[in-house]
Amino acid sequence: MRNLSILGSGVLLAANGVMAQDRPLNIVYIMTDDHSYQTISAYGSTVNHTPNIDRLAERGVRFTNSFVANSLSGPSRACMLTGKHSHANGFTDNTKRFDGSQQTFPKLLRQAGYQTAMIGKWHLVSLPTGFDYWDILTGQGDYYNPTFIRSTDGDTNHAEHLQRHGYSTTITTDLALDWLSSQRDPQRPFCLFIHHKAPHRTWMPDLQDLELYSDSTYELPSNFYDDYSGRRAAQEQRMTIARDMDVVYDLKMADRDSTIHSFDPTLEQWGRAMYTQRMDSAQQAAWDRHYQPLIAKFRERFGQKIADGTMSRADSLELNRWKYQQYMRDYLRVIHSVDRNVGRVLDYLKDNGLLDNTLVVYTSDQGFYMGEHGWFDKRFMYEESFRTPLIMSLPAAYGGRQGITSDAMVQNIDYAPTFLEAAGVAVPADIQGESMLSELKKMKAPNKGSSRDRMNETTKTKTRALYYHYYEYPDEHRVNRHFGIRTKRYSLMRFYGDVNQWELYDLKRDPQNMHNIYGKLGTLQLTKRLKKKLLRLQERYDDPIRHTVTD
Ligand code: SGN
Ligand code: CA
Repeated sequence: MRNLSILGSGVLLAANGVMAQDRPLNIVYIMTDDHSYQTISAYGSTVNHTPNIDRLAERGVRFTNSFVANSLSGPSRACMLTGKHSHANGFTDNTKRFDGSQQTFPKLLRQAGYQTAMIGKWHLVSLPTGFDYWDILTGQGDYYNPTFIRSTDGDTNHAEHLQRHGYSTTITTDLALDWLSSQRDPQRPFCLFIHHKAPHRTWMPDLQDLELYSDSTYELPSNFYDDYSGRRAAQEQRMTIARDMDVVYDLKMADRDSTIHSFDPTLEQWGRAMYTQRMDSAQQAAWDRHYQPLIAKFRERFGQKIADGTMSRADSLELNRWKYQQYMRDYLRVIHSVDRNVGRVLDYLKDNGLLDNTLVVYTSDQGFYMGEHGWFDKRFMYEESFRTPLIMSLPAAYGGRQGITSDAMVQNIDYAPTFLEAAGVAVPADIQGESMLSELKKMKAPNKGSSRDRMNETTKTKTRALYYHYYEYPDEHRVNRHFGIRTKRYSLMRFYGDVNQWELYDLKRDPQNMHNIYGKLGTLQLTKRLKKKLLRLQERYDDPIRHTVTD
């Protein structure tokens, strides 16, 4: 496809392709950090409502087989920017630095006449390239009064640090709306990234949401007490709620006189600083009004026993359940703010006549464990963290269909070619992902029923197998390196390094990855077939690991 051409008095018209209209398509790409599909009502959440994300799903396509290529923030972002797997874009784990001189889709859009802006969490160490405007959180970003690095002309030499007052999700949205209303050129199409820190650890809610869910209790996932039998890497991880989620650092039991202790003094110190140092006095007072009474109760119930080392087994079990409830409440409060801010963006687009010529996307950098397997965090190629929510709404005028569910197998390396194709920009041959545009457009005629009925419609076109490769080990949560293949029905994984083990799951029978059937009777042919396919994918994507781990 050809690029956009500027005609007449500065009015941009599409040369061909999807943009048959006189208005080129804009892109608003909203991404959160660690948002589980389990906590989105459009994905069937039983624990919360996300009316605004659902509103987007009603206007677009909700993908039920959406996966990442490497379940971690930096790698995931590098995959989506380049449309390439981690080994090809070089950003294999969070200790790397993104090579910003390489090809990315914002650069290609910009060359084709788009204005590009990146606001919020970036997390790629090097500063952004390919954007006309960027305003990024430093590192992981802070929830309260966060520091941003901004360049109003995209030039790193003009970058400045700014600390802004308030709550991260709201500020990121404010900046995005400000860019839309007063900084972009309304004559040209745009691609705007709104990338939130939320709901990343340590799940700090906005002050206005602190009292939500206080009376709610949550059922433990059925595999909360998983014993990881048959799965050695799962036995080695350090991401259980019971052992690794910290009461001071994660669950905010930072009492002023320091009688409650973390298992790790450094973590305790960080936690105490995080809940006292960044907020101003009004924020601190509101925060304390909520958490101090909880802290007092916690001290009475568990504090002394933990300090004395006299916790019984029953106490430990109760503490584990308490931690889960506390985790869920804070996480869901943070999601409530995400959803409210998604609503603000949708309202803005609608009120300003932009909703009908803007592709709006909601996704997360990966999924997250909400207590499944007893865990928080991500990284594994198991379902909850391999999957990620994905909703894309292409306006009807561009052939987009509304309120549809797609079960096509898609992955975050597919976003780049999708955006490029939607914008009428040629997709370079070295991009490894595949455009999903046909999924956004190629839908059946709408049913007579409600949009909810239509959301149950499923298109079954793409049945491709997906490739996964995770590298960050032994850092932080000790998830061993692994790669694997996911077909619609099976997952075959190969852990390598300290743990060397194959794992095979029949997801139809075992959607929770509880029973590793690798090497079990009757799986020989299936395993052979999957290994062959896996090798073909490694060859196709040119992953050098195929030369070192051959079986
Ligand atoms: C931080 C978190 C980890 C998390 C990584 C990666 N610890 O290091 O729990 O796994 O980020 O997350 S924290 O104490 O700093 O919160 S990622 O999504 O950014 O890749
Ligand atoms: Ca993340």
